[in-house]
Amino acid sequence: MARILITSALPYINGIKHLGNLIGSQLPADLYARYNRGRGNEVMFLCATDEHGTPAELAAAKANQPVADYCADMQKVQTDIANRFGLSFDHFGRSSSPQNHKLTQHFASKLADAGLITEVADRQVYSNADGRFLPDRYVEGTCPNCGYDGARGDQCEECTKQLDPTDLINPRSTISGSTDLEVRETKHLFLRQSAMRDQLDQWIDSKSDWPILTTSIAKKWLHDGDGLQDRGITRDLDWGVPVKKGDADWPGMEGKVFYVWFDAPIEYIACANEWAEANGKSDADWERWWRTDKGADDVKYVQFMGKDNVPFHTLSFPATILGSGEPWKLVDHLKSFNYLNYDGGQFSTSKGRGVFMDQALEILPADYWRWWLLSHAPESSDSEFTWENFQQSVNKDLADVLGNFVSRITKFCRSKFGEAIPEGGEYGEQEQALIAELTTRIRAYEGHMEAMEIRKSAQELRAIWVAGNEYLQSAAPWSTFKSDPEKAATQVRMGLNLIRLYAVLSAPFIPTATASMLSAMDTLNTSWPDDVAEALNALQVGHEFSVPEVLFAKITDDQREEWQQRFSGVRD
Ligand code: B3M
Ligand code: ZN
Repeated sequence: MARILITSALPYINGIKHLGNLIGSQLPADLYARYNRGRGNEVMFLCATDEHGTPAELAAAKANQPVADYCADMQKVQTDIANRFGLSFDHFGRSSSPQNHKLTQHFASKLADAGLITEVADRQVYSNADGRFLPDRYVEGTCPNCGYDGARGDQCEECTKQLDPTDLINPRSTISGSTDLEVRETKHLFLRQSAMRDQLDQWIDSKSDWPILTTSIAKKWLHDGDGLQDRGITRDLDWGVPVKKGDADWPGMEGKVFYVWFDAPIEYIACANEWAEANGKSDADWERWWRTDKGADDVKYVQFMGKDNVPFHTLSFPATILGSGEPWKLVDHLKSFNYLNYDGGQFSTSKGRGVFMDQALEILPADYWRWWLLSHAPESSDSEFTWENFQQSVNKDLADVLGNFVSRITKFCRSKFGEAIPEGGEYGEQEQALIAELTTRIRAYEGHMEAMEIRKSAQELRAIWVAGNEYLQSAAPWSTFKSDPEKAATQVRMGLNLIRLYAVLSAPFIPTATASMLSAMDTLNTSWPDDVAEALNALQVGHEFSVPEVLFAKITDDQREEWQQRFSGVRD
């Protein structure tokens, strides 16, 4: 039994995620977690909300809530939606947890001890009225380039020019509106990533089986342009992990917090600690996943994320881990994704363009979305959601191919033999041919799943469903029945066993529908079909079943048009 540690990129706390976010990390991570559990492997699947940084502070201000309350509320909302999408985290934590505070401060202290942190003096805008330094985005004023009067300190949204807060004409604080601002000297901590370039380079070179998308992004950051820059890891914000060296104060760093991208990946580790505490486990129970000196050397660690997150995971976070000099687990395989676009443009959180996770579940059950998203995962290139394609794929793959198969065979059996597996003979030539085909296909499916080739896995699974349909079509028990009822009974036995087999194989993609299939087959046997012939004899003569409700309803043209309209506009 293998041990697999899986993390999904942590969704920002500032709002409900759209389907593009979902397919970029959490959903494929869930697929892989469910598959590995199905194979009998020991899995630890972790995710959390990413709660620090300016986006959280700004979203809380917009919602008129203290930031801690905003995050606590939004974490509950995200947890609920994740559950309803069937995301099977072992723990869905919070980067603002006490465990992460402690571990982040611990890493900073280790890095400082190793000489990998420097203090850099900087000049920054200070607001007398607010009594604090203002991050770039917290200063607004008139753009020196185009005259737009709502330009932010980091960039003018009107003409897109990159700005420095001191460039702004008539600058003001976005917190209080005060214009009583001055430029003061301050200090920030920098992580000396440049000192670790060779070590990182060697480590990435050792990863020959990573997707090209991942290694090419990492290599580009290591070698192109300015190369690997030292990186500021502190910010002037109220909300975040206070800058400390372990438990001790850090002189000159009072009132500062760690940069969100410093503490967020550390939460992958702290999340396991949260899991242990939430479940009455010991430190040893979580450390065996994360400390190579405490059992994690035989763990396979896989990360899932969108391509924009790759540099932080291939360089910054490994720099934190390697630089600490402690035996923490490094990622073994990093699966990254391109973007999913929406109906001729981009999904946009700020514009409310596209379908968001809560809205998706209002109109259709999770499995419909899971199937479409996973079977169209943006792996080798960006992909696009269109309502036509969604309708077609749901209606064909789920309703016609899988749903119809289940309904046909269960209803036929009920009408001719009753609701139990009928007495028939041994499987014949046609059944043996099917077993041979399925064996080849299932082994291919396993290969794709293990390689995290998500589209290929979905294609193979669909082909497995099609093979059953073709069998049923050519065996045609409804005509066999007229001349040879015993043979028809054998064919029906095969069909009913296929339903159980399909449920086991398809559960990682469509967990709710497959649970209904298993319950209709009245079986708890979810063992993986290592031996396909054996798997297709799991349900024996006399075993009772029931005809399930319609598994997948077709999407009508009217529905499609209505939804297309509804989601083209602005989310309120
Ligand atoms: N929250 C960015 C994102 O959601 C960020 C990921 C953190 S992973 C440690 O794309
Ligand atoms: Zn401008």
